Amino acid sequence: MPSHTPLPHTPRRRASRARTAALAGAAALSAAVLVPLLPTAASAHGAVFNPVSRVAACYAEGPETPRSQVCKDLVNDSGTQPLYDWNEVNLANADGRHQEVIPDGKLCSAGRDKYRALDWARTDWPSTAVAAGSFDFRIRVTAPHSGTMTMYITKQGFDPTQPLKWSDLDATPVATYATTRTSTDGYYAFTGNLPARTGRHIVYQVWQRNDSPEAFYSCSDVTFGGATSATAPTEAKLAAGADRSTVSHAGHGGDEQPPALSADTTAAADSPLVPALAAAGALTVFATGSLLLGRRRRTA
Ligand SMILES: [Cu+2]
Repeated sequence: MPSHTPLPHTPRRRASRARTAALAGAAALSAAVLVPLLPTAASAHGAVFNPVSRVAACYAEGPETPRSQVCKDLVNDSGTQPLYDWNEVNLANADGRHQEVIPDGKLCSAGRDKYRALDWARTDWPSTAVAAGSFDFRIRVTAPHSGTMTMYITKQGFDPTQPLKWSDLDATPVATYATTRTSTDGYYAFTGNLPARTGRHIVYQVWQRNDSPEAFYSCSDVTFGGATSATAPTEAKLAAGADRSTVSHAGHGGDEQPPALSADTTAAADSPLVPALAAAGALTVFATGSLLLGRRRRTA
């Protein structure tokens, strides 16, 4: 699989449709009914590289050879997988309800246990020196998505030794960016405006897709008046770790959540066709099983 080539989702969907169509012919089922029943798990998107996000900074140090104490502790606590999956931190069904689905204190992990170490309220996270005024954000995207990326910063007076709460974030975003399904050289780049602050703060990213309920989150540590201790991963480093990732680096992986969780497919899942699907019995089990096997074979 080509590494880091941001591919649209369509090739995989098309293949999956062809397979589904063949099976559906036998089972008299539509792809719209089958697809939502497939298991959903990790999906790739990207990470904030400027200012360097926590997961990106620790990945850059090297999952096997972290240098900073906090990254060493992360690997000791959670293993290396959260770092190899640096482009994942997501919630499949956020649907804009970020404050409802992510509890205070768990903003950096999006409430996901796999990424719990990212929530640690420590002052030794690798950080990026910033100043008030214009700031050039850079987001490395392995799978661009149509949606909105909103960057927040903590309020003056924020205490970085306390877990990050929603109320710590300034309600006025420092940048808002409409994301597209394509990116330039694997990056989204846009300019924001940082307010006056002193000391250590957190830049919080919320990226909500508009073609599915999925959303992505991240924390980047910044210091006003401090020195930069974080570096973003190089492309060589990203390529070197890609085969250890459980999420695809080229579009979405075999366990992809299909991007088209749009009104038509989600409505289909609630339609009377679902009981009909259950009634289809052995034939359906066979069809779904074949589909799953097919997907597994393709990812192997
Ligand atoms: Cu994605």
